[in-house]
Amino acid sequence: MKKVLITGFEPFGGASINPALEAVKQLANAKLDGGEIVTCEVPVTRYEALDAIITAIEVHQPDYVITVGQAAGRASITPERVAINVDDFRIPDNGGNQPIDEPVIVDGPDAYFTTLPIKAITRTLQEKGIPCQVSNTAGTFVCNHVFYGIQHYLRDKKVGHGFVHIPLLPEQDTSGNQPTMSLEVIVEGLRLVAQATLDNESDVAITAGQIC
Ligand code: PCA
Repeated sequence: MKKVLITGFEPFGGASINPALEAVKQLANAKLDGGEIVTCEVPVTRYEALDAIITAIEVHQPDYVITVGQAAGRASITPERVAINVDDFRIPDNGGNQPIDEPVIVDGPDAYFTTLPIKAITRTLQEKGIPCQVSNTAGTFVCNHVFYGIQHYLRDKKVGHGFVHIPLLPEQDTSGNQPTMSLEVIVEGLRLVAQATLDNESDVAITAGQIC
């Protein structure tokens, strides 16, 4: 029986809701084929976010960690390919921190690649009718901070990790100007991300490349 830790961020930037937190509330203790999901809530605060996730890893001893955050403007569930060693915050985080061009980890490598099978995940969700595509940037705010910091923490451990961005919920943009996804679809999408992770020890060689 494998264990998958899925983490969700609290609201930030003056918002009262974060779809990542709403989704992980529904995924707590969900069963997978060959595994189960455990969850934790994460503050949108530099370094405190890493502490919360590392504590949850130590408590739950998961086989895989899937960190999740919202990405306004995205229309699909987007597994991230790469984390970079930069904190460049356009807005202050929930602790009032606003670093500019500082490293996440001093003297860390420039970048880490995800260790989740993101191509297999993308194919699985698409086959189930859920919009999904690989993203090549997790930004430079707390989501990238967490993606990079947890990859660094797990670099010598046999625990897979990757970051997944999700769209806004419909109630977060009642003007209708931004793409949104229902909570029901997001929850099922993240459950499938976890299942595809268990089902694919190595990734599949299909393109998810982009041409600018
Ligand atoms: N999204 C932000 C931080 C928390 C969240 O849910 C980001 O993309 O960095």
